[in-house]
Amino acid sequence: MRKTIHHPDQDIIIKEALGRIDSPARRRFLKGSLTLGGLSLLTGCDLSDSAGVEGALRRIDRFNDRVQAWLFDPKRLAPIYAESLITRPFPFNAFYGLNRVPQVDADSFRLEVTGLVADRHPWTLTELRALPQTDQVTRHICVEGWSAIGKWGGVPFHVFLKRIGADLNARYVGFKCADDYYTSIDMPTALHPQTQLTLTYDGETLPARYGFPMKIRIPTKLGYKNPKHVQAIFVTNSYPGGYWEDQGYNWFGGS
Ligand SMILES: Nc1nc2c(c(=O)[nH]1)N[C@H]1C(S)=C(S)[C@@H](COP(=O)(O)O)O[C@H]1N2
Ligand SMILES: [Mo]
Repeated sequence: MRKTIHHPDQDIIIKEALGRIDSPARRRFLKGSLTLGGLSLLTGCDLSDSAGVEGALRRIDRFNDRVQAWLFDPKRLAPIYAESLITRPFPFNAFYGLNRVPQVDADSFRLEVTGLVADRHPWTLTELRALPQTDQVTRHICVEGWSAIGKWGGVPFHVFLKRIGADLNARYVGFKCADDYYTSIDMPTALHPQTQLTLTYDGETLPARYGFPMKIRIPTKLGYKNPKHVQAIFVTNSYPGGYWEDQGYNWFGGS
């Protein structure tokens, strides 16, 4: 039998469990999905102690990934904006300061491609620039509470995935970056028309702080799902996680 608890300690128990979740963003995110009585109904978990509540919160987070994936409409576009609305200067953000932005050498750069793909040859910047390019003016939304409109140019990612003969039925595309950042996305998002292998910012070569030599721009996802300084792309069926995701940020990370 499912247990429904109404004792007044429940508030305190949930507060305590939330307090032990290390990331403030994750705390905020989970708080938003909570109604006190609903938590036990939703999860069927015994909430009489904080370990039980923690387990319930974790289950909600995994449930959230699935719901977001179901709700994701592969044809629905993120809003696009007039160039006059571009945020200047566009904010920089990373898990370190501006003085530690990786400086990647353009000539020796090779984009590694591995996993479930037919063509594993590494790509030079010149080769990437020779692929068809498009621009987008979209809003970047960071989970830390800011957003900004920017203009990014590059190769529609679905074009690139098809070009390398990626298994489009695979579950995940993972990214490894020059600064030890990493993340991964679901294949429907990878194939979304606005997901972009980005080579320019505001009409210029992508500046170092925004991810030179290339980043993946995904306007349907939160900022942390937009990896900069990408060095390797892999297609896989094994869950690859991510830098912030492994510390508790929601994996799907829809915006
Ligand atoms: N390689 C790398 N990519 C990254 C990050 C990072 O620290 N390293 N931070 C992410 C986060 S949380 C945000 S909000 C955006 C910031 O991108 P911007 O500097 O272009 O605004 O980059 C994302 N991609
Ligand atoms: Mo972010």
